[in-house]
Amino acid sequence: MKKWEKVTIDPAARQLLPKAQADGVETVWDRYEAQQPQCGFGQLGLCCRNCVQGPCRINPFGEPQKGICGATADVIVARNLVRSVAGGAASHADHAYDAVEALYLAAAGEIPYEIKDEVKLAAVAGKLGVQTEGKEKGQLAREVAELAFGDFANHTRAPMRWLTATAPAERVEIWEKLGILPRNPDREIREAIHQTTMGMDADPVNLLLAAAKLGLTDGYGGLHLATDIQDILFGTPMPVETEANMGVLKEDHVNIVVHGHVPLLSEKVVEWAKKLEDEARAAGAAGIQVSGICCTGNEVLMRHGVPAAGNYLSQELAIVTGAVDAMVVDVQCIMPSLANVAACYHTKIVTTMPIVKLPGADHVPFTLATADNDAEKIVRIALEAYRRRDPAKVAIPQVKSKMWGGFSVEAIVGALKAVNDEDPLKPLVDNIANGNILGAVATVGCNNVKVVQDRTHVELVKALIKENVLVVTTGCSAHALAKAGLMTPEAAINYAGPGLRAVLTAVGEAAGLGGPLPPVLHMGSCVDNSRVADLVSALAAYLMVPVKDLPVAASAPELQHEKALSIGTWAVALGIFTHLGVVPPVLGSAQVVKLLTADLEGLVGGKFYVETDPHKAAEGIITHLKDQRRKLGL
Ligand code: BF8
Ligand code: SF4
Repeated sequence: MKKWEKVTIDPAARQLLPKAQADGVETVWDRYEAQQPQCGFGQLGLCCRNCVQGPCRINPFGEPQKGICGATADVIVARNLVRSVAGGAASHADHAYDAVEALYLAAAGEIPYEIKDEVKLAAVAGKLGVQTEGKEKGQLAREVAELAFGDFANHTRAPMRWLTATAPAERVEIWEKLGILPRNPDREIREAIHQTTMGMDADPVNLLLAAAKLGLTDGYGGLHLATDIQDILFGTPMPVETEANMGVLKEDHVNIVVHGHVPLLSEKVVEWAKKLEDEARAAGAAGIQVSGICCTGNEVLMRHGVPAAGNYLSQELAIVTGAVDAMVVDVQCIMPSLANVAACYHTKIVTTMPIVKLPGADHVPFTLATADNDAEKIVRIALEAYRRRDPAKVAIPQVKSKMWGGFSVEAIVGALKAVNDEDPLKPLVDNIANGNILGAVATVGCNNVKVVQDRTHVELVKALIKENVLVVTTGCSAHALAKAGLMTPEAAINYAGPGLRAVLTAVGEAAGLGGPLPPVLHMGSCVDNSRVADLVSALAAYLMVPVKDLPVAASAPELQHEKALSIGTWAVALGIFTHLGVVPPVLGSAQVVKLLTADLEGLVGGKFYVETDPHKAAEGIITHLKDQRRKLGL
């Protein structure tokens, strides 16, 4: 086996890795190798640096068994986990806050953004209990934005409005009993950092409840809030056909890659790339091709069909094609190495946010008020760089897969309405009940350099759909599955089990897609895991059973980010069986492991299931789905 085949199953990445080596570019895989062996204490979660008396390390095989202050392995592991989950929740809450600010200013007409989706605006307002009648959209949007700001400013003991408005009532009741209802994202994140500093909480159970509260903080104060507001501003996604993988870059075009997470910037870049097409032609290019990496890529894919260049582990390799003129980044999952990689080519890296600067990159300070000017400037940076592109360094792998994206809950319900206009969920539920569909699984989250890129995502999902499991997906998992060709009607024919295939064909044809729905439905970016939760909540409400009793599961096959830990914690708190394909740093505490993988189930109905082998994981998930069916009497 060649070296490249050991690190990725992506054929484009396999072509680009030898080019990176030939061009003298260091990649994430080289740096991973240089880190070996990684620290065993860190891997087990047994290192504490929470005060300056440390670092303290617990020896899993002997002495010492306590840190200098007396903290045990259980305390240190639990505290470290809480801090990671707080990091994830903070990322999404900050993202959501930016979106709320944009909605508020757009409603006031102070920034060059429109409110595109009045139907969603009314739906969100309705859920929040805002009177919608007779109000024009600016006023309604302002009221919704004020309620969102209110959650961030909530100084009462009442839970976040966004949570009580969107979570199933039976869940809210359970969370209230456990004392884990978040009041205000900022307050919960602050409290968690406080709770885990030196000389604070030393009860692992209490610490894990804090983690669960942060999971809910993320789910409602991050994910749900962000998706709702972004849909209001930019439109709720509807099915769209596009392509994925490096072959979407075009040698004769100016190539702009958007990378990061918050669509406030990438939406404008997409708009300005269209507006400046003529200038690109004047510069000798055939046009401007925008493509996406990571979740901001998913955002513009879902709403505009902008093709996907690659997921997290492919970000450096996009530059190695030699054909990227500018890579514009906002926040999260942006490797600090990008500027070094770009230095080997003509590529401009453009940072845009005050909290993300990369030495060696161009910085265009992006603000909502100047968004048009900023995006125009960024597109012009790409046009300028294109003139300096070295054709001798260009090698774009001719690898891409067709795909469908855009499956918001609204889009899925829309497709189901073609089968049953009156009662759209009925065909789905009937087919779950009769066994055509065994259950549903959401695969989410990242790539992680510790495992072969995309392999766990793809092998797990192929095994699941073969057994008639409907798969929905977000984040870098969605990229992996798109690249593998699993988001096409043909994939339903080639990979899905007979029951699932029949349902996908019936729905796809009724909805006028001219073939089956794909067996893997792209529901968006990582914040759009809120869409997954909405779908699951709708199913639970329809069946009048708690979420924890549904034949559903979640999986983060290749997680790396703290955000994946906070989203996973939310899923478990929702009552969902949640698979992790990479072991998080908790094995140093038997008590914490037991809480996460067993005891939590008694409290919230969900638990973590850790299995690194994709085939065994598929078996474990299928066993869970069958158990759930049995308990429901199916
Ligand atoms: O928010 S899946 S590597 S890009 S963290 Fe990052 Fe993970 Fe990708 Fe999207 Ni989500
Ligand atoms: Fe060591 Fe305790 Fe300080 Fe952690 S908080 S570094 S365990 S003394």
